[in-house]
Amino acid sequence: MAGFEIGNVRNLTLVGHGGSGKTSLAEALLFKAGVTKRLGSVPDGTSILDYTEESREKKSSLDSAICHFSYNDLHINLTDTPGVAAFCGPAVASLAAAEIAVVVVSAASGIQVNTRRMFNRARDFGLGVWIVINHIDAPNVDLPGLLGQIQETFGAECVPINLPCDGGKGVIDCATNESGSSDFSDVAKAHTALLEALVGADDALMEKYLGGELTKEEAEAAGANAVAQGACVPIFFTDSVGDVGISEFLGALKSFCPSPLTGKQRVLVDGETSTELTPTEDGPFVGQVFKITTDPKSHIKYLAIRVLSGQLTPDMTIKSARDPKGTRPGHVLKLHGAEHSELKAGVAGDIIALAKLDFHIGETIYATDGGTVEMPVFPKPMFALAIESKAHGDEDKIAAALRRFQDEDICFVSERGMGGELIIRGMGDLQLRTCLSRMAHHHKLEVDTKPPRIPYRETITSSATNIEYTHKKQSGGSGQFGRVIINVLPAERGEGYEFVDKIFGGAIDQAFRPSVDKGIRGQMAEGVMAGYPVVDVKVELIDGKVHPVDSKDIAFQIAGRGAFKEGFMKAKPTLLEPIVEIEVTVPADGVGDITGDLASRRGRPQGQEVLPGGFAVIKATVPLAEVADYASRLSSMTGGQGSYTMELSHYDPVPGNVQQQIIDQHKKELEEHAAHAHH
Ligand SMILES: Nc1nc2c(ncn2[C@@H]2O[C@H](COP(=O)(O)OP(=O)(O)OP(=O)(O)O)[C@@H](O)[C@H]2O)c(=O)[nH]1
Ligand SMILES: [Mg+2]
Repeated sequence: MAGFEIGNVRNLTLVGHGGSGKTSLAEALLFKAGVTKRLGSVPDGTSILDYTEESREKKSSLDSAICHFSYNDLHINLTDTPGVAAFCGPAVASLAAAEIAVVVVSAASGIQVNTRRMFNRARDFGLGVWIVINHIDAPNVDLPGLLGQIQETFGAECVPINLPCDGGKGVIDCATNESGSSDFSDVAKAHTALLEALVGADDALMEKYLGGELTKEEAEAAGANAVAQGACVPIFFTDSVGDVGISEFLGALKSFCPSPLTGKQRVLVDGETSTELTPTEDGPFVGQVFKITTDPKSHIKYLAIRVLSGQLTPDMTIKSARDPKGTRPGHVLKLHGAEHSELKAGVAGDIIALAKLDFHIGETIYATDGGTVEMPVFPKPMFALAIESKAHGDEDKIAAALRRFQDEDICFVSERGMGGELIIRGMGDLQLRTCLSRMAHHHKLEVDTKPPRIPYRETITSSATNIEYTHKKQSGGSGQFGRVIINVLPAERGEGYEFVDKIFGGAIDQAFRPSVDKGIRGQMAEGVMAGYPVVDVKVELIDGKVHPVDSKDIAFQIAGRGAFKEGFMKAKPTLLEPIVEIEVTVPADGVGDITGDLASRRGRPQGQEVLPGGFAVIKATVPLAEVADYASRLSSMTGGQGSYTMELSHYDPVPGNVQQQIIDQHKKELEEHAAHAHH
């Protein structure tokens, strides 16, 4: 039915640093396979993969793009991904659809931050990896040096499958040739290293090899297996614009790229039960959504799906955990750049698309038996902006536009922050700016941006005991009365809040004691000193008084609030600020600048590490408030070569002078608010 055998399917995703030549390589492969009649070019704006206006303008991929082609008897699905770290969401998601990640490295730039990141992510997810050293025609490249760095960084299992020859005009295959001439290194040595890596995954083969009994056929058959298991990472050399190494790349797909049958096997997990999904046409349909995209012209939403088992026909009902009743796709499609064609069915191992359905990226969809299939691990977006609509009444439209953006990229989040402000969070500046410019362009929605508020906390450093507070209100018929006496005590950091009822006898009716607790919780959420939530306090309710008629829930809530406020302010209150662990990766010669800058931001060094390839990692803890603008700062300090990740470490007291500023700021806001309300 499919027109190809599952054993002949190859699913690859191109990953790597921005500008390494992923899209150009994809275009070269499409041209060589006869799919395109002219070689698509990124700089000329003729790439079928960088097809949106935005990416043509930027001359860079901003989203993943899918294409497919046949080569000999192979059916190949290729996903091209963005290399810019800000758009790593689609790149990481694309791993879910593939058997191998092709890590493209530019010979002109060497190993870069995202080269390393994506290599590790692919490995962690259990995919086979190929490395392509592209742009070998660039001036003054040191190919032997780069090859050495790659082996040092990624391991000795990285072995050249071919080597440049004829002064970079061609490559010589080291898998089939036992000797020959190359521009550098040694074909015979590379041949042996490759063979050794191939048999490395298989003890029986290793024995045969050591005994000198390994046949050529056996060695070839071992290729895909060794790649799938990570025992071998073949390194290719290409010039994607000058057609060097392209047919050799295609030629290696048969033996050195695992098929859905021989690559990473996906597992369906349903509670306690795990089922390995056999990629065969018969058996129940299971698939996984790995990409969602909206066609910029038709505004139709397309979902790209990896079929993991069985087959999907247009009239079938597909379900998911969120949609147990199910929907009918109506059409089963095949995406190819901006184009699509219709399929009779999508079969196991293939990559297909459905239109206009409401599933999410990562969601497992199925015909009968439910469950989930694991996705790669996504980095947590930490780059945040608070946004505010310029025009009144646009808020709902903005929320809808942001939801769409969030749908299409797992590494983008929009949420309500402190005080209800609308926050967008992503991997980097470029991603957030693209989101905002898309809103402005497509939806005419203009927003103002500012750094989001830092999530400070309030707490106390000593105790206040015997705090008495009476709430009394007499108005006409029904009055209110509640009196409480409490102790407010500090708790260990991270303990949160504890309410202890220590009343002897019946000074306050049992029924009203939870009201006191509720009132205190309400006050804690609102904050006392500067409008930030209170944490790590213990409150003891020790005494109080009731009125036979006027005591009620609300009266004791208010009394609880009042007593808490008073006690809190008497117990040496302080502000806590979030401290993050930051990891900055920069070219080694920039380390001094970075550590100096971090020190001036109240950072505390936690060590550094030199990476092969001329990079270094600097670790430090630093207050979040000091690195709110770090992305642009780092970029200007390192000429765009640096990158960083950060995650929450703990909360620490804010230094006194900074604390006063925050409290003053809060007072000012309250006054402005009150003035507004007056008008
Ligand atoms: N001479 C030469 N130029 C190349 C080669 N590969 C890519 N380029 C050029 O390098 C630039 C970047 O190439 P792209 O293919 O857009 O790189 P990319 O990895 O897709 O970049 P992002 O999508 O931003 O991650 C383009 O101008 C290409 O024409 C190559 O092998 N030789
Ligand atoms: Mg690209």
